[in-house]
Amino acid sequence: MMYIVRLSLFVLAFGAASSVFAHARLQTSDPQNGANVAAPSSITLHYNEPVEAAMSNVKLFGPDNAAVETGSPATRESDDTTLVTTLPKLSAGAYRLEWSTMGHDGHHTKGELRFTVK
Ligand SMILES: [Cu+2]
Repeated sequence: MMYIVRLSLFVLAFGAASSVFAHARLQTSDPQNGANVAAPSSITLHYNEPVEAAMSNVKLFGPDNAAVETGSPATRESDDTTLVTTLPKLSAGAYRLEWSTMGHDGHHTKGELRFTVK
């Protein structure tokens, strides 16, 4: 009886962990969330697993919530866990980036980060 209880707990724990780790999650970014930086020429988003550039999207909003036109996010040739988006010359102020992407498991994830240009 105890064996069955333990086995079910193990299955529960393992099932929960694998569904968490299967999604593409943002690990680091440049600029980092909350950073105060000189105007960056690109935004780099680094995930825990490969992402599909064609199914990825970024939207950048600048001071007064004005949409900023950016390049399309692209993965690096040597590293499909990293999305790089080129930026126009940014003026000083507060920026908010909304990102969405899709991991190779087909699951979509999204998030946002904020940074300030000095
Ligand atoms: Cu997933």
